[in-house]
Amino acid sequence: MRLESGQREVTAYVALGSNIEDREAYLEQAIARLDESREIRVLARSSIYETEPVGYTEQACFLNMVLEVETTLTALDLLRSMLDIENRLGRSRDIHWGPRTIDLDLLLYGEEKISSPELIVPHPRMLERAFVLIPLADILYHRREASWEFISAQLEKLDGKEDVVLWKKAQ
Ligand code: GSY
Repeated sequence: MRLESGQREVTAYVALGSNIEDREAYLEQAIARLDESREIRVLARSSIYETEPVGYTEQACFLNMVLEVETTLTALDLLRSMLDIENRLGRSRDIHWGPRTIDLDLLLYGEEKISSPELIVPHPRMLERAFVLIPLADILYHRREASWEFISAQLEKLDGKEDVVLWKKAQ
């Protein structure tokens, strides 16, 4: 898939989570739907991790991963595309923090800092969550990004707080 030409391309990072079976199938369907958009291209994916639920703990374990994407969409339009994919994959919002077929969170959108009623970027809780930082560090490490060192330092602070286990290694 190619991006619509002639427009600014921005690199963004998207976190995915699922804790309703078939968890891996939901992750894969969400990736396929992002990538089939003419304005979004998936550049890299992390390994998949199995993680203990954080927040509301009386629910099943999650599979979590992170994607690096390139997009010509604005941050808000990317968020709306992600919400549309969540809805099409049957995401229900009955219980706040509760079980979900798929959850898509926009972590980073280029270097931008955004604070609007609809969207805050960088994601306000990403540095507190090992289930986000570990897969994000996967991608940044392979890309040798300088920010990998910052993420690793942040992870050391969270050491032992969350159970995050490698479930399927990225190809
Ligand atoms: O914030 C995303 C949904 N979510 C998750 C998650 O993706 N993984 C883990 N381990 N716990 C979570 N709690 C919530 S809410």
